[in-house]
Amino acid sequence: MSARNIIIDTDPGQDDAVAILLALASPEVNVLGITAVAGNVPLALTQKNARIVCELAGKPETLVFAGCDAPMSRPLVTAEHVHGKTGLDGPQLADPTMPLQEQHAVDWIIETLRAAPERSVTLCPIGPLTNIATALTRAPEIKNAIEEIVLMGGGYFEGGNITPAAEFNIYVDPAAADIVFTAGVPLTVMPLDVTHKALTTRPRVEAFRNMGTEVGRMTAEWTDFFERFDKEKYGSEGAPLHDPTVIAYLIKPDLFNGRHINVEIETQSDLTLGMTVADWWRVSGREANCTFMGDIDADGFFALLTERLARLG
Ligand SMILES: [Ca+2]
Repeated sequence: MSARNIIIDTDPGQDDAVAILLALASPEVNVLGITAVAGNVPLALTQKNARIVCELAGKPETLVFAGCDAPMSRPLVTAEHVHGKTGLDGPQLADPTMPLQEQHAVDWIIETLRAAPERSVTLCPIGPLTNIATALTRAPEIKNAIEEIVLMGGGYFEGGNITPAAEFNIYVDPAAADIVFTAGVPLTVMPLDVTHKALTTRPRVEAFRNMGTEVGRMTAEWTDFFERFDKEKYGSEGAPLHDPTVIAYLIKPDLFNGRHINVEIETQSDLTLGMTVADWWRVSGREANCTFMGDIDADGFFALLTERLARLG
């Protein structure tokens, strides 16, 4: 089986960092490039953080591009209260030495997809959907080259994490999310309903630390930092590790269970802006536009993560 070509669109973020590490450690996926977007922290930090993670993985040859620095139609909302001032708070981090590519991420996505064979590239957005929606709007023909979009975003039975109704990635740029969800491209969604079942319990974090590698130590320190906020918030036994679920799905889809349903994005209401209105019970009669995941084999997911991250230095 040949490796699946992917583009990771990201706003690192400790959990983004773990997702990038998982991808760079896994032969089932071929990372064509990483595109940074403003989200958890501003763009200047997310593009830098993406390079820090590539260097940590021992892959400084990875192409990293900076994309949109603000959502399509509203001011940027960030999440330093979760991720810390740098976005990767926790361990001490040196500035990266690998270069940032000069081309704008959206131009590179368009150019890459225009040159790619039909249905040959999978997009993995794990931040606000601004870059992806801007590319789809400017060059709708690129849809033909997309095999699938697998994204982390939204929530239904679990509600929201930035407002009672909305998950952060969708809330930051609901207009962009609406464009992606109505693009008519095969779409798989990892909502909070899944990620809130992927908790960094003590034994799981210690398994990272016990790898005895730099990657293991950093991952443990990132999840420790991330956890302080979430434990207080949810009273749970650990923090949800959101973004790596997207990459895990590409490697081991059997870890997940969901439904092919209609999901619409609320773009108007002040109260529920950014809500993913998921027709889980299929009561609307609206046509299905995505596979909305609902469950995860969390032990299998963490076993995969630990096994793969241990392959990196
Ligand atoms: Ca993210």
